[in-house]
Amino acid sequence: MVYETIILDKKPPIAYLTFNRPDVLNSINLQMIREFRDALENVGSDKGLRILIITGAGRAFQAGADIKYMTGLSLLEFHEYNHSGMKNMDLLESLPQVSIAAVNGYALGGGLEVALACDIRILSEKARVGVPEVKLGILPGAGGTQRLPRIVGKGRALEMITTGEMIDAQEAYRIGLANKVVPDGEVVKAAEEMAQKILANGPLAVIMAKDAVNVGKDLPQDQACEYAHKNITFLFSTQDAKEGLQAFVDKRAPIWKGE
Ligand code: CO8
Repeated sequence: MVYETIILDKKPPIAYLTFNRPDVLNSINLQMIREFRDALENVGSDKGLRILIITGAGRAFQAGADIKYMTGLSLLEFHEYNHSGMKNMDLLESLPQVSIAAVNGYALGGGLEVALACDIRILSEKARVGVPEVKLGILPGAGGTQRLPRIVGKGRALEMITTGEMIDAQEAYRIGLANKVVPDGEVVKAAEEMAQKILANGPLAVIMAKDAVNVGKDLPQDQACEYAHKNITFLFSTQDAKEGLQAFVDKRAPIWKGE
């Protein structure tokens, strides 16, 4: 697929995905939803990639749904639009790669929902984030009503969702929505620095750890712990775990094979 609304740049082991409709603050039309899905499937099936960094061209990460585009949709068309956008977030969240949102500017509505579906969020000090949908008479339709409270807690999520007000990067950091705030223009660099720390670790261990967190969050705690126990038991049987443990004993850096 030739992309017009996004850019996918693979530099294994890192993939860079950039939303690219800067004239409309990278707002989301159906074409972007389709291209984003194709790119996520592409990244997800590429065994050479271990990290996905998502950012936006220009001064926004993503300003949410393309409001002008939405005004022309029938109810059925809106259903397809929102549902396929929502499913993209599930796909993003379940990727084997670790995803890092490098939030360079506004992340609003569906744009914040993309960042919420990423594993890690790094914000520019100039970024402003929010879910302003109620100001438009709708609600965060791509998983925001569920992921936001899981990340910042129900009270803070409901404050953001019902007021529709934006918050700045420092407030996002204070409430746990941002992992890190960095100077303007340095979000991708900061994401790459975090990526290097992740890439230094056992590749299978990172995949299985993310899986344990993602699957476990929707299970009762005892079942979630049993699930994580199965993952670590699997990992213990791998060559990488033997290497990682032995390398510690030998006081040397491990050499990972992903086996
Ligand atoms: N949709 C369409 N166009 C947009 C959007 C948008 N969401 N945001 C900005 N633009 C356009 C503007 O119309 C403007 O275009 P033009 O130059 O032709 O007038 C251009 O981008 C620049 O924007 P502004 O002039 O408004 O820039 P400002 O710096 O003054 O303001 C803001 C920036 C505060 C971000 C402002 O543009 C704004 O409030 N935008 C709307 C944000 C919003 O309400 N987002 C939520 C949308 S609803 C939603 O996301 C529901 C999600 C459903 C799931 C979808 C599936 C994934």
